[in-house]
Amino acid sequence: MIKKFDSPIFVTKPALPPLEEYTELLKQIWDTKVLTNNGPFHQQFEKALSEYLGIRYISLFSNGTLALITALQALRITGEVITTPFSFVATTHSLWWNNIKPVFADIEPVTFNLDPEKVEAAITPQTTAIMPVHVYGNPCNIEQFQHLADTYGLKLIYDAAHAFGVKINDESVLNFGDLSVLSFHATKVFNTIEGGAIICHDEKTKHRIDYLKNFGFADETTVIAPGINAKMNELQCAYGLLQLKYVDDYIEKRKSLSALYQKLLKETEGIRCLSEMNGVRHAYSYFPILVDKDKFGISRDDLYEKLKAHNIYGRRYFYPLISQFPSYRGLPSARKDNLPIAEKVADQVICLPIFPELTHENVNDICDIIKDK
Ligand code: T4K
Repeated sequence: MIKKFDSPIFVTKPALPPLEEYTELLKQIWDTKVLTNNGPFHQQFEKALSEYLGIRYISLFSNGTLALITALQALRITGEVITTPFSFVATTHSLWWNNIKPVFADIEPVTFNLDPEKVEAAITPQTTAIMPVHVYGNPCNIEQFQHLADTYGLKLIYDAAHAFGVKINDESVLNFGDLSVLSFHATKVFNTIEGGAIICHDEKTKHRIDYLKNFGFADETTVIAPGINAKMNELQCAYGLLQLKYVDDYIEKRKSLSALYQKLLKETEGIRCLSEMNGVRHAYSYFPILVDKDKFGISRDDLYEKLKAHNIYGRRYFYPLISQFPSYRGLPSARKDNLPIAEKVADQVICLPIFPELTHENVNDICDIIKDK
């Protein structure tokens, strides 16, 4: 019997910048008393993020969900939007909050991203946009989605909550589609405690998004739209600026943990890891494995419980599928026979712990526990 961990190992643990460095920036905030509303740290952070990510325009938000909701408002999306059931609920909730009907299409068996062919088959005269997700940070089939958007006159909004720092052939994945949305939640590769952003490609759209996240104010007395309050505050922006100094180091650590998991699990019958994609700079935000009960001997849920018994708290992201939640399961597109691949993946997946503080020894122990029958 392999020993259990003395203290719990969760699926993730946020990386924080050095406290002394943060205290220095907090002193400046205490001096100026500028706490929010596009203050100096906000402006610096947007500029620094644009440079780091290799993008042109970014608007910071208080979280990724409000950024998604606002992205749909910014493009005035209505009617039906085709999206994936294999994501965090916020993806579909953002449609619901805009009174848009979600239409689920199935995912690809290799990347677990929305399948462009299934999307094409689901297009109706009411379809106005496609909302794919770069699940686990693996880029979607960008070319195919752009082709569909161009052919059918649809908008393309990427939920890029998992894709901070991800590049395809040296180009940020955020530069594709009409808009992309990031999350900087505590559980993400890059965090500002809570936070998010919309990436767009022209100045006019950025202005519109900035008005929308600030009640619709274009200037002191002009309100151009029924906006929301979704601004990021100065304490988070200062914290985010510091995080940017360390994020490459966080990603390097994740990369080496991911490589070790791959090496240790690759020969394990019934366990499948996702392969790295050619030409992609990954950020290693999650480490999902699929458990094939027939070959591995026990089910995903049994392995999940076994890990818990050893103080390892993996997570079944994304089980249940969004299409199975009460708000959505009545939709025709939510039927299980419409989403066979998503159903299968959701029944087999566990995300194993991965975060910069995790050690190689920890990964060795986790894999020993997985393989111990
Ligand atoms: N789109 C996609 C594709 C997303 O994945 C998300 C969020 C969004 C949109 C929406 O973005 P935000 O509005 O959140 O910015 C977590 C996160 O809350 C959520 O942000 C994330 N996706 C989702 C995949 O995971 P939970 O309920 O699983 O988190 P929780 O609190 O159980 O945390 C997981 C583990 O992390 C804990 O067991 C311990 C550790 N942890 C967590 C927190 C919050 C810490 O060590 N410290 C912490 O402060 O949803």
